[in-house]
Amino acid sequence: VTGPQFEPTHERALTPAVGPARDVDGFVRQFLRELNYTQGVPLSRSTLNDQYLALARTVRHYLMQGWIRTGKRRRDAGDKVIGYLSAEYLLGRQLDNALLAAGLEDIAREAMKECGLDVDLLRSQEIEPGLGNGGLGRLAACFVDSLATMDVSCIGYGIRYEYGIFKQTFEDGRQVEVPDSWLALGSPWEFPQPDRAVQIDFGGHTERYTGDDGRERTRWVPAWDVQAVPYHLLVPGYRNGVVNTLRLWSAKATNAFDLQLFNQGDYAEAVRAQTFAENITKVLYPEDSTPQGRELRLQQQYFFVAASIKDFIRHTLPADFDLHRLPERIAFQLNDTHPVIAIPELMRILVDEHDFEWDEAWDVTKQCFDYTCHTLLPEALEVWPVDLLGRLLPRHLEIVYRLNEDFLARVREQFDGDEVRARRMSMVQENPVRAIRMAHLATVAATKVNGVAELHSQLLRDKVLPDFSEMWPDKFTNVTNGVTPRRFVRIANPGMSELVTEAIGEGWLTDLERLRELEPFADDAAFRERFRAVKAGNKERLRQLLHHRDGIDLPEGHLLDVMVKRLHEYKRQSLKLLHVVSLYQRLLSDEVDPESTTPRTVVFGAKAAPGYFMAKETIALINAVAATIDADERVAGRLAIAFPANYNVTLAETLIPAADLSEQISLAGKEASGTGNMKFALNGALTIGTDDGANVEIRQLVGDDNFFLFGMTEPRVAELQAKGYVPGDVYASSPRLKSAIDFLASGEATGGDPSRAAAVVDDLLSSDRFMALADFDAYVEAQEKVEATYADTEAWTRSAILNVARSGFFSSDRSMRDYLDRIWNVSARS
Ligand code: NBG
Repeated sequence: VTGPQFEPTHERALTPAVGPARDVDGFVRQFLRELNYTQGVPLSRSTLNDQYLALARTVRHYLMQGWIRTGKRRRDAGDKVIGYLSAEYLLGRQLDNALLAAGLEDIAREAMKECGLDVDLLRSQEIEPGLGNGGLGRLAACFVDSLATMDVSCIGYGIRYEYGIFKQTFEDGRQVEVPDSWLALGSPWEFPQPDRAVQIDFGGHTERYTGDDGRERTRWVPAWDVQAVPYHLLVPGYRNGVVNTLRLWSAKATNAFDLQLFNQGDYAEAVRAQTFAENITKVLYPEDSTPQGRELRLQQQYFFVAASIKDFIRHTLPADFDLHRLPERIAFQLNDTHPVIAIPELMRILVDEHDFEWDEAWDVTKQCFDYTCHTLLPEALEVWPVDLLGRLLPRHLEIVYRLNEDFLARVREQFDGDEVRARRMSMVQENPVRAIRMAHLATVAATKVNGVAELHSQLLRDKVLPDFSEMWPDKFTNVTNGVTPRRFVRIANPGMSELVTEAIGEGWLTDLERLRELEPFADDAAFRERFRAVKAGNKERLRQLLHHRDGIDLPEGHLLDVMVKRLHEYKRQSLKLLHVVSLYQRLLSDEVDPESTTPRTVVFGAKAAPGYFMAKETIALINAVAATIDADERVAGRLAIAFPANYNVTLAETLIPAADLSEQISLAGKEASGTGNMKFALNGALTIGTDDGANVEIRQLVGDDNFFLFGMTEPRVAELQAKGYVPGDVYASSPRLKSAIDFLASGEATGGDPSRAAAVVDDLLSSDRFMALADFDAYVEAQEKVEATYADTEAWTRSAILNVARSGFFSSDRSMRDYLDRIWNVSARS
């Protein structure tokens, strides 16, 4: 029951409870309270997990006041909200970030010590919520962190998958996927709100009817529904008392049991319906960049955007809000095409449920959405077959058809009835099956469309959506991605952070361009020495971790060469592997004195989509080569390969700060941006990379002398493609490449078993879609330059420091400022 008479008026109801005292004593008391009364155990009988949960809840207490205050302040001010719609949030561990944001690291350490506990051990208990695949999901997590730190009103909407990205294990070197039950041991960071559940409809049909006012209308008569239950998570800003919200939706059956069926004795059938509904948020689809058009995935997409819009209108806006003014209060950012079904959903709400005229509804809808595209791969642009869409969301399909009719009429009008163009631009594709092109729908509706790095945005305009950019040149813009320096510098690299603060003072963590002030220190020999000591410490930390986590013993004193990212052919892990094989051959040959070569450890980290054959073969091959090299005494101490399983955010935080060399070797024109590349540069690794994605901007900023560029440019790639690329010709004309491939094919690099290499080698020689062979010679040459530079320790350190000093641009705070200026037209408070 709601109504003014039930509004609490007492002063105590309006102000949040006073949190625990911000000192060691207050922390200890709250911790013990949590342990005793929530976990229900005395300290003496508690397990590590009990202690972790109590610690997490204790920290959460300190954030609650900020959350309540932030919400109230925003509601009172009627702020415009950024509604970030994303199917993925790859959050990483929450405790570390919460401690940092709340400024409680020292107090917590002391408090745990007083209880006889080690805060670091407790921190390592947390299973990270892996609710994303890779870059796109991690970007969303960085963005919400930055918006909270900048005190911008944002609600991140997404899906609370019961199982996130799978846990990767290796069996005989092959990837085996294990479910990630991140919720199994308790989830102290979320607040379920079952009383705020909303109903989401699916299926059925539409019908025309005449309203009371005599107007013809359409209504959707759905066939089934589920409940969407929100869970809210805290998104704390860095030491500013602001706490924003992440609202993740979980599916629940509407009627837990169909009583009639139950009474008839069909218990199994009654439960089946429940399982069916709850499947919607059961598991994250593990495809990165190349989605599969599965029905359950469309259900997930509609489920979370419909719930979010409904929730925003019902619970965030004031009760009697006039929806004509919706754009004043919300800007929905579409994170790739996954949430694009939100567009017809808002149209449906306005027209069918709120009696808007069609044009009026369209005018409002257009102003509420902006679209970010994250890809250049044609197979990654989502399309939904109309028979599927029509079956699941019949009214939405009708709406899209009508929008498309209106849109194509405009195209014909503007371009003299150019039918070919109209067909190209249509939201409906006719072949191979009739399907809705979600990127076209998004582009037509959105006020702004952006790519995620300069080169990507340009290719988006020129190659992916050229007709649209011709029609609406001002619609297109760029915002180069960024990463949060709180997690990826301060938490991941405390040693370097301290050194930076000593050199340039506080404040850089929220104003990352200030890292520029480090530049003069690159010429300071004593500083360089200390910088190296930090790197050495980070490497030691990694050695310890890999020893305990994976039983891997990294050799000491090597150049640490790291390639971590999802396994995808366009990213070209196979090119890196060919280089490794070539290094191995060099060490075995008599050509060079092994002692004169740079000792190198190559670290791979990569998950493959479970159904992606070539990616899985590549993983198996890397592991086979690693085992062979590891067992070969002749190269011991000179070359090693490590492939720790289950690369995730947590591992990245230890791995990246230890790296000397960052591998960013995608085929030019394929990696939209990359964000790992930014994390490495910010942690003082030098990049070896192609002119692709944000590498281009990294190189421009750090300077050519501090970046190892190689490979074809995008126009050169396009030219070669047009001419007809024949990998066999490249193989035949490059002796070093031929030798490496022959060696691999012979089985010599895979313990004498040629079958291990067959799939990858055959593919490289017959199709090589991403032209790894074409860039091989240039890559090896660039790697030789790496070795020469690394030999000059002082020069290398200097470059590493300059990489840090000149990478402040890649803070996600800057990305958010660009979104605010170029897209959302909202200003930050700080
Ligand atoms: C990925 C791109 C990356 C980019 C991230 C974040 C998808 C669809 N795209 O290059 O491949 O860094 O998005 O923008 O996952």
